Amino acid sequence: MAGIRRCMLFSFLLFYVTECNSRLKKYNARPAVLATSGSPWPLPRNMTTTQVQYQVDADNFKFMLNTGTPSCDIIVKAFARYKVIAFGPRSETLKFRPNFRRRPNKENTVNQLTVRYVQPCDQYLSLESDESYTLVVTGNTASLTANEVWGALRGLETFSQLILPQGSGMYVINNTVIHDAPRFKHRGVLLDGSRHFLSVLKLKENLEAMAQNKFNVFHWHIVDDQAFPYDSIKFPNMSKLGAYDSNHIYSQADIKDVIEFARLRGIRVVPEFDSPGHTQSWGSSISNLLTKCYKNGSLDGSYGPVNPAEESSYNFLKSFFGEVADVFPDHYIHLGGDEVDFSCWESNPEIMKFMQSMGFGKDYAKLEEFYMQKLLNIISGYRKGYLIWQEVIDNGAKVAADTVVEVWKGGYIDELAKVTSLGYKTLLSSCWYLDYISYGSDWRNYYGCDPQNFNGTSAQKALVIGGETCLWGEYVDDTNVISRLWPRASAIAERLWSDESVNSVSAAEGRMEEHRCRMVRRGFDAQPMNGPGFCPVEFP
Ligand code: CP6
Repeated sequence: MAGIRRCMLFSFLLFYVTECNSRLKKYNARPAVLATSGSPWPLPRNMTTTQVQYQVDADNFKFMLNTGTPSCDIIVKAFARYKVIAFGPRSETLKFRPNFRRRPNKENTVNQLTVRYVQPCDQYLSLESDESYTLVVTGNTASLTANEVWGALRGLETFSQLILPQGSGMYVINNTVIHDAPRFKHRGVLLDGSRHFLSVLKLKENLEAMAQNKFNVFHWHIVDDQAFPYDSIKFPNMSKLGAYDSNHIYSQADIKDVIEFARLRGIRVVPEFDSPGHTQSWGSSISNLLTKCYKNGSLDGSYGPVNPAEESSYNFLKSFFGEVADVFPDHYIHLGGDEVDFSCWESNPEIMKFMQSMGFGKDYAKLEEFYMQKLLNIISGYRKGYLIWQEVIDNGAKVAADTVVEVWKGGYIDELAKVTSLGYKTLLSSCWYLDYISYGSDWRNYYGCDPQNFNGTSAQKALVIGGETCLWGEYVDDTNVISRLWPRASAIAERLWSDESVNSVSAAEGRMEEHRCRMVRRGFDAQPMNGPGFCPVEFP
């Protein structure tokens, strides 16, 4: 009984799960767990397997860096992590291993994965990083080869998915050759820390799930109208007055912690500080930042978007984004620019005067363009790149050549054609809004949505650098973020990683089932995807 309780406790700790689960199994006296087919998710570009199976000796298995390959903390820590992900924690493994366990037959055993890559490790993944790898499991040897450490990380994940638990602490792997590389460079997940707070623990659990699905960008929509949990160094009152309360705040230490956890998994952290709309929470601390709204010629006490007519607004933005540029190491910052409500601007006589002096007439899109242009120049001044929501382009703003435009509205097929015809790099998220929920197997729709499915030249298609799945937080917090996201997001993970030709829902169905059960076995509350059924190993 104590063993079960300890297992349950362990189950809440990321990674300390696999072996516990198979033990719980035994206490419940259910049948032994058999190997599943062993198909990795997302599907590799090129994969050949044979029926030849080797035993994998969990006790003696070693991840080795080939001599001559430059070591770094990323790979050393990944080895430790994947040993646990593939086999469960060693102490538990040993303690609970049944006496009757067969020793693996030495001839047919794979007991080591040799990893090599060419380039010295980068600190951080970037849009230019090379994530390709080659994985070969033949005879007694397994080898993983990549150009960069990032490819080695992706290959380790694939390798761990090829190792199939047979019950009783036994594992097997099939003879396999894989050449793999992602279809898109930017494969993102948006989480919203404003509408509901998401704890650092949950963010990390999610980052681990992302790494296991080969996602590589965490789009951290960290503040919005409802709350400002980002604890600014320069403007501490923004979270003091703008967060829900003092417990629902990301300290600078928290942010470092999240960035480091992501870095080690080859995941970029792209923060979003959305403006000029979606900024109500900024107004509690930064006086005169937001536009004062009028009704029938007098102030009505409410506030609109950032006031674009005041120089003080830009002074603040310059100072604030200077901090953001330092705190977040990624080259890109997401600047938002979506859903700007013009009615407050329209009501304000000072703004009206400014519009006239600028010659904007009554075209408030021009005012928004003016604001975004000034903000973009500030960010360029910090030598950072930026992402923006599609409205900025829809309103006609000219932006720097390396700007990434995120298409999120309906009518995305035409929008992708338009944005790429203007020469901008583009991301698609319209068809991957996971905050929408409905009865049934909705992953099939996400799977069927292709970011390059529009009329355009090959140069235009090449400007599509990937996509993001968005889980907005109005109805999501720590209690449901994992199960709402996973494995629905896995459908998008395969769309963004695997070849364009991997597009058959019926061919993916069985593998999706296997993948979801693998996530469950590894300790994630990944929800059922295909109606009634069960997993060989269920999370307690
Ligand atoms: N918050 C912000 C949101 C949304 C956007 N921006 C949003 C809009 C419509 C839907 C879902 C989310 N909640 N800041 C739009 C990018 Cl359906």
